[in-house]
Amino acid sequence: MSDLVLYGDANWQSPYAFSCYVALREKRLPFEYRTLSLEAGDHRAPDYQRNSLTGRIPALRHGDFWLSESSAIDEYLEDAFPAPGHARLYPVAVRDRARARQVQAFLRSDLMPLRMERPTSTIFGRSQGVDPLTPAAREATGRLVAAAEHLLAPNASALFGDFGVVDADLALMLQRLAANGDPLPERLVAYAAGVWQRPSVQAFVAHELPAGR
Ligand SMILES: N[C@@H](CCC(=O)N[C@@H](CS)C(=O)NCC(=O)O)C(=O)O
Repeated sequence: MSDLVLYGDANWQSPYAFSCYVALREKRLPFEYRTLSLEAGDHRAPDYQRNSLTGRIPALRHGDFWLSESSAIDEYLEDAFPAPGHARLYPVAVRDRARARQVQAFLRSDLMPLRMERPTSTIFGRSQGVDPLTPAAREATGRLVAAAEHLLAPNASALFGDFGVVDADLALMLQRLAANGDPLPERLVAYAAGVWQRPSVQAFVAHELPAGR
């Protein structure tokens, strides 16, 4: 049995669990993915609330150490299982590393109208059909696209040279648009599609969904 357990949602639709799952896969760490039903309120069980501190998924258990908040989990994995023994999740250069963390924070704390109108169920699930984006979501999309175009070098397949976990996070945000046929610059579509083909990402995306999802 692995001493690493990642707690995620039973529907496999959490963008935050996705990030940590990809991080664990990239590091080639054996781990157990334990799913909680958010509909059934599994995450509100007293033990889970106490251990996770936040009562949200994802949470990582490493032996007797518990951690929640997806970017904190990504950074913990980077520190606990460093290169060269394990793949890097973050760039080496201090400023690139800071920029990667900035993008992760931006993707988690901003762009709410886009996240609401293009939920991950439209990427990971079987839901079909979305309404046109509202002006608020179009404004968020404009800022996302401007930031991504600024940071992504021409023909680059990753933001900072080699693939990093921030690429998985950014590609997922872009897929909210690409997967729903919303207009997106071609090179961002190609970047997101390239990231989507990584085995670590496909392991999550291609996972069999529960019935009806
Ligand atoms: N900032 C957190 C967000 C975690 C989060 O919002 N998780 C959602 C699922 S995607 C959740 O646990 N929702 C259940 C609830 O809040 O009751 C992270 O990055 O991990």
